[in-house]
Amino acid sequence: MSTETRTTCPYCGVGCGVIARVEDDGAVSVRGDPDHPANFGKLCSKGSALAETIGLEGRLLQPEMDGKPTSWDAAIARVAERFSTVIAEHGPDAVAFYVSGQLLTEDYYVANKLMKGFIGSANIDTNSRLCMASSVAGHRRAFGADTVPGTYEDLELADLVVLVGSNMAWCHPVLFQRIAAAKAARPGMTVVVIDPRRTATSDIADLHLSIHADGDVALFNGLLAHLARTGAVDENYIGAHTQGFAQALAAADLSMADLITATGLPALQIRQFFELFARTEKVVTCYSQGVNQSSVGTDKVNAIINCHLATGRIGRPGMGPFSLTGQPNAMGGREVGGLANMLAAHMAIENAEHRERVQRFWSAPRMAEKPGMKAVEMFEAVADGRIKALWIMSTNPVVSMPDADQVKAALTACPFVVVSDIERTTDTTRFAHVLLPATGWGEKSGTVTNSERRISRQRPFLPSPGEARPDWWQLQAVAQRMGFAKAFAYDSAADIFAEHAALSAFENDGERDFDIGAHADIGAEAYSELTPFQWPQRQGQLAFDRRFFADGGFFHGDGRARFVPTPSAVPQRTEADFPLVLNTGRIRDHWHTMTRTGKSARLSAHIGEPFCEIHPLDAKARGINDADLVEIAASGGGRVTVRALLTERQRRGAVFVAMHWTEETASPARINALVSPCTDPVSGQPALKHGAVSVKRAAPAAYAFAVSHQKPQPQGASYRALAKTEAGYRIELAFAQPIEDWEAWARQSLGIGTEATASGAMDRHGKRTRLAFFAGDRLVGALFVSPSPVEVSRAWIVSQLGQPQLDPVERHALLAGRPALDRPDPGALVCACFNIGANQIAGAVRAGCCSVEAVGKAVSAGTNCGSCRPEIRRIVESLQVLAAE
Ligand SMILES: Nc1nc2c(c(=O)[nH]1)N[C@H]1C(S)=C(S)[C@@H](COP(=O)(O)OP(=O)(O)OC[C@H]3O[C@@H](n4cnc5c(=O)[nH]c(N)nc54)[C@H](O)[C@@H]3O)O[C@H]1N2
Ligand SMILES: Nc1nc2c(c(=O)[nH]1)N[C@H]1C(S)=C(S)[C@@H](COP(=O)(O)OP(=O)(O)OC[C@H]3O[C@@H](n4cnc5c(=O)[nH]c(N)nc54)[C@H](O)[C@@H]3O)O[C@H]1N2
Ligand code: SF4
Ligand SMILES: [Mo]
Repeated sequence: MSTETRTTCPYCGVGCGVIARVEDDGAVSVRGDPDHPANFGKLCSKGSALAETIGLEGRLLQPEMDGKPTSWDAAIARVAERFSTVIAEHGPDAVAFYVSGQLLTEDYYVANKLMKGFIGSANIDTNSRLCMASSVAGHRRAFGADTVPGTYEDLELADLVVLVGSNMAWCHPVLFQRIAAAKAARPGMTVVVIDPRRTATSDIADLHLSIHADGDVALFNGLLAHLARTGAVDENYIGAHTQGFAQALAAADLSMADLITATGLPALQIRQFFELFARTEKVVTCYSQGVNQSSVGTDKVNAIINCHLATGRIGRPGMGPFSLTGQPNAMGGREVGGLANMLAAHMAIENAEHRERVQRFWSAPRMAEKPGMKAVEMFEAVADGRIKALWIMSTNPVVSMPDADQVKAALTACPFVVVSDIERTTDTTRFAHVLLPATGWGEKSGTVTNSERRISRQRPFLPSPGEARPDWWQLQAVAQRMGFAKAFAYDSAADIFAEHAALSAFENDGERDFDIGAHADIGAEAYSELTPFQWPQRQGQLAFDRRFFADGGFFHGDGRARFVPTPSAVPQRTEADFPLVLNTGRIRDHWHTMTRTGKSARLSAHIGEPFCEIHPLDAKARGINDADLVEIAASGGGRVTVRALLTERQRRGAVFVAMHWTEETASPARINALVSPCTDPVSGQPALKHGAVSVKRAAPAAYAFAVSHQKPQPQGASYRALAKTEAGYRIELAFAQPIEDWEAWARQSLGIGTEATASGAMDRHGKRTRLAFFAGDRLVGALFVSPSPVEVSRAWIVSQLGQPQLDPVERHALLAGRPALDRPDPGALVCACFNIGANQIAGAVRAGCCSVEAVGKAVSAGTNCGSCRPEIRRIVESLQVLAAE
């Protein structure tokens, strides 16, 4: 008998419903939940591969103190004692929690309650500071509350969808596919993408504006002025529901020449965009990290919202500004007030009445009276000793924070660091004095809120492994030991949810947007069966408006929205010695610091190595060729090495590097070591997309590529990048000094051992070495060394690992690094669901398939999750162009 459990994907903010099926023998498979209103059965490549990431290899299964296993009792006692002592000696602001939008709402609620009501400090901040803080600040400035007015359906109903600083095709793939499907069904629908890079998302764009870094405020200011000039504004809406239009407009007036300078866009494109926006009533503007992660992020948010308020296009079907949240529970974290400058249930920490209300509700002994430290400031305070005890939960700041080497230094200096994680070894767990094993996805129970305010259950379908415990349980155990047993006596996540729901409704007669009072009396059974719902859901009011603000009703005291004047000046990014803008972000198949997606061979096959997208002309000027290794440096010091990827999709003057690689997976490639801690003055969000760097060609003595059964521990490499494969590992390497004896090196560094036999080939000067190792007739390792980037068919070599290699032709082909002529080489992975490579897709196109659909029919690629469809389209188009030439 198999069992099926309805739960929610733990990755992005789309919040897709997942059905997890566990067979008798324990085998797990997942599929999309056809009844979930976020995805109606679809999943992207990451969601589809969830079952591959839940193995126990690498998991943290027991508490540890000072690197040694210990009991929960001892670990909890130590944490409680150290926190209590620091608070007694140095006051509550000498301790801090740094938490995450990947916690469940229930975990988050307990963390926030303990810090703000019982420890008496607001020093709890979250990785959402790096993610959503500018949107939160922009919403609060404009609406008086952190309200996302619209729903996903609006993206399908719109006649114009504007995507600003969002690579939705890779980062919110199922939502992207909903837009793509709507556009296919209704070709009149127009999509505009505003992004310095031409990304996979631009592939459905009718207009792509390759904007200068941070040119967005000027562009939307220009738009506001254009709307006013051409009579496209809604005077009635402005008059009845807003304040400050004249001031915002006065700050927005720019000449076309200024606009061109600020945005780097041609006048024609600017006009095209303005006219399109002006004449289309149903517009949704979606924005994500290209907007938020900027030193002017909050102004970007308000410049966008200003245009929607001015036209009254908000809160009606197919209209509105729409902040796309990144993490699965970014929204839930905001609802419990998990940011240092919020309180709980969308109440404000600066507001004495709100503080008093929450204190009464919690019976809290010691309320925080002022906002706490925001992430960047928090780690500075850890570094200089103001914070003496820190608890990090469900985030990996040594990789994800800006100025990441300083974060490392801060953790080294901190007298007491607690880390709760599911993995034993991350770049951050290394610094823990106490390490607490958390239950992960599939094991833990609670709720998450997606980008459209929809609350869904995450349900367990696996037993808790080892001694792992839920994050809320860990926080509660420490709270009890600190003397707060009465207020922290929850038996289950359901108890916590009920309290959270009750607080949202407490003395809330419509004054606060977040109200789920209808669930305040929820019991264990109803919680277990809770189906996805959108807030608000006030008590006694089951039918509710699904959108906010169509008829005003903003949350400022006078019920009016505020226009916010936003200065157009574009911050100077580059310096003479660091002339390139460093843009950073995500790739399709990896999640952040890869502690989970890195376990899947399929997800690691799409892009197996850190890379730097650079325009071919910028590369040429620096003597950089495709696939060279390059060194990137920043003025603050620090240096990383990554692979050059020459592409015209990248703007000149800027480079793009993904954020995912860690000390664990590649070195030196932790890009945040180069990103300065410069923040937005309103939101405190770091400008993670706009560093200043120099790029030069690295000149290693040797490049190498290897595969092996065992996990490689490479000796003497100046660069390494490791990825999982079906049968073992693949690794890219470079060496500053050549190695004398490659065979001995391989046996040691690739874990091959002495019993395997080697066969090899070397060129005349001994510079190109190729070695293959066999245990019996099976390939257990291979090494390719070259003075220039290694040119072999990686996908094919990876596929040979563990396979018998009997006949001499096969062995010869292996050493040549290419399949024999009669054997297919799949090429780099494109479709992760069916394991289809670029060469196979190109083969289908050459055989006559001239559309993504035709390729799908021929080789199945792109027909399951669809995340690779933009890449397939690119291959189809590039080959069709070649055919036409
Ligand atoms: N595959 C995958 N999906 C994810 C995640 C993941 O790790 N992997 N993480 C999730 C999380 S937490 C988040 S926050 C979201 C992020 O989702 P997105 O924000 O869509 O992703 P990013 O790649 O960070 O950045 C988006 C784009 O901003 C552009 N950009 C940079 N500077 C500017 C600028 O000045 N103006 C404009 N207009 N654009 C600019 C970049 O070129 C980039 O293409 O993704 C979520 N989904
Ligand atoms: N340069 C650059 N830097 C960035 C960004 C960027 O675009 N560019 N984006 C920023 C953004 S938007 C974000 S959201 C952050 C993300 O950055 P992080 O939050 O640091 O990244 P994750 O890899 O998601 O870290 C989650 C950690 O929690 C662990 N974990 C997983 N599940 C659980 C659980 O249930 N309980 C506990 N206790 N632990 C768990 C994982 O093993 C992992 O170590 O990165 C930010 N940093
Ligand atoms: S779009 Fe993909 S990563 Fe995001 S929630 Fe859905 S399945 Fe998960
Ligand atoms: Mo994020």
